[in-house]
Amino acid sequence: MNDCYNCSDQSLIEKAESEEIDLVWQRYEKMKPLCGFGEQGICCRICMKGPCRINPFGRKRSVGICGASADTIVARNLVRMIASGTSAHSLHGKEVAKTLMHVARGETAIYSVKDAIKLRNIAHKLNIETDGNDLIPLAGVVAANSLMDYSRMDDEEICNWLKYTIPDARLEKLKKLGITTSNIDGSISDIMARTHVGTDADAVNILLAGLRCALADYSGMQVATNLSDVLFGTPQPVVSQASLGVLRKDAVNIAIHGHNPLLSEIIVDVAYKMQAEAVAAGATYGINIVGVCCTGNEVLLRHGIPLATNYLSQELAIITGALDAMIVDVQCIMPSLAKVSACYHTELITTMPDAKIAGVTHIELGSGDSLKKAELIIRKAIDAYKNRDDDRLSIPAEKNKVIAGFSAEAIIDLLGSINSEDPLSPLIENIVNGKIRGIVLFAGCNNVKVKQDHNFVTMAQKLLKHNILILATGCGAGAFAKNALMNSEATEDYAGDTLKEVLTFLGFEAGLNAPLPPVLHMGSCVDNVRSIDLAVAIANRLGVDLNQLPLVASAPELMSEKAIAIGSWVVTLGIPLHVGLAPPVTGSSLVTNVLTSELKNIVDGYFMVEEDPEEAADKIISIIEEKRLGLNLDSSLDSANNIEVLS
Ligand code: NFS
Ligand code: SF4
Repeated sequence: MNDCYNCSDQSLIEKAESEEIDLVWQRYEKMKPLCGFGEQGICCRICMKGPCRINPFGRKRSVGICGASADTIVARNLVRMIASGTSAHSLHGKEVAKTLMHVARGETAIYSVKDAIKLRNIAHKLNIETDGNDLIPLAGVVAANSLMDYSRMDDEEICNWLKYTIPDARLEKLKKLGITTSNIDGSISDIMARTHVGTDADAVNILLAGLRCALADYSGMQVATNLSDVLFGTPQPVVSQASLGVLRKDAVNIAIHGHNPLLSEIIVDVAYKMQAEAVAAGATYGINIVGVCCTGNEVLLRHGIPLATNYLSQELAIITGALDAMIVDVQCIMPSLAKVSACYHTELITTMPDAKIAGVTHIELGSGDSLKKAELIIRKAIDAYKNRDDDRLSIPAEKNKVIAGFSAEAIIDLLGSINSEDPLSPLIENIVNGKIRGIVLFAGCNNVKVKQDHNFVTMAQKLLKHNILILATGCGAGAFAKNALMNSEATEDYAGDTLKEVLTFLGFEAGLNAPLPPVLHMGSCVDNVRSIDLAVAIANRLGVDLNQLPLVASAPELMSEKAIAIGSWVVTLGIPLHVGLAPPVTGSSLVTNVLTSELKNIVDGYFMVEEDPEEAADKIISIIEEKRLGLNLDSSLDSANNIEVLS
């Protein structure tokens, strides 16, 4: 069976098989058949009278022991996924905001304000008075305003990071629906409370609360992304490489895996200073840090650190036999890494108090002595390197060039080199004249139910041919980076004629001496808000709402609860979302119908399920063409209804 889109990865899967090491693909086969009740969302474990399983076909067992219907059970299960995803993202954001507060109070020697311009821009965005405010006190005010989004008591208010970051028309719509959030943590606990046994039994009411929680997720992600930029710098275009071929025989290879840049930035800093120790241990190249999952995206964007792999193939990094240490923080870390690393010389090290793995070395980062702890961790990697078994070494040859670092600011700066007065105009003009038909944001995970990266790559190739520009984040961005879709050559190979013309023009005008890549890497999953910032800037410039833009999102291999949370706020902001797998809702025709159809009448956005990537691309193309018609984009520019972009 070919499990992996990437052929060189396939040979590593076979290596693991010959060494009798089970990986995610084998564990999936052993788990089959998966529970049909769970897959449809009609298993309820919320109270101890159950668990109850609804019979999806007959009258018998049509409600739970308490009388809860399939609709109620499915809706409750779904919004609990949203709440979990929201808590994961927003806790990450809260930790970053607290760190900025520590900087402002002079309580940390490790972190500082790296991007003063971004700090001032954020203050301006959040309507904070900046005149006469020195940098460090201003950092304190921005941190306080962000932390207020987690603690506000007045339910009538709206989170700063929601209120000030979306178009006015969208905000008004959300207000009317009563689904704005005043308090991120409050929206999460609201979900947990209303889904307790015997509370909310109205599926639609439950789903609306789920959308509110999803907007809390959006707000927390804004905090995480923006305040990380203040502390660590706003990404700018950077060239690097991706795929497991970035591991080196002549280096101490250290993978950093997880999500929170507060940890990975320390490791990166300290590793630079310890190169000599690695060389002394015999690794002539020194230390080679590589990234996995969203931490990989964060350090790729900010430091050009190569990306080894995305979610599904994380175990394969160890199977190469070349990985000396894997340092993990939170989220999307397979517990199986403990067993797999035990079969090799690889040191697996957990670093967060809320994300330990039984039996695995735990060295906590995040307190005052973090630098010393980071040194200890890297020394462990160097020691492990000395035990590497060259006979088991199998580093794939394949690695691909990637140009990453396309924050909204970087894109606007780049366009500004063409028109400094009105930086967005080169992009907008080309959308209006149809040389760029529209924009698709690819986000989300890998899922073992899909051949890894296959949906991303297949869809992108078709969309690019149709002159659609692609933005990507998270493990989706990882898929494109590994499969050579994030470099100038990809523009030559895959972009349709007019898209190629525009990307070539923009790339040369911006001084890159080559076309822009056709898939722009915007960062990790929390960085999905970067693409929203860009879309909001375009919408505001055109005087329209987000739902009117020729913009579609897609999570073709979604897996995590975080992906469900993101997908839910994407549709709430008015953007149609394609998913390549049905979320566990099919046990309720009511919930399925609301998500795939009724939502369109409520928030404009909706979920579209399509498992076949070719068909999915076709459906996205027709949505984009429909949106263009709605804006009257392809008729004469003189037409009365046409948006006056060139005025
Ligand atoms: Ni996003 Fe990043 Fe990847 Fe999915 Fe997991 S790493 S936060 S959840 S699997 S894209
Ligand atoms: Fe069953 Fe109702 Fe309890 Fe759920 S809450 S387990 S449906 S009795």
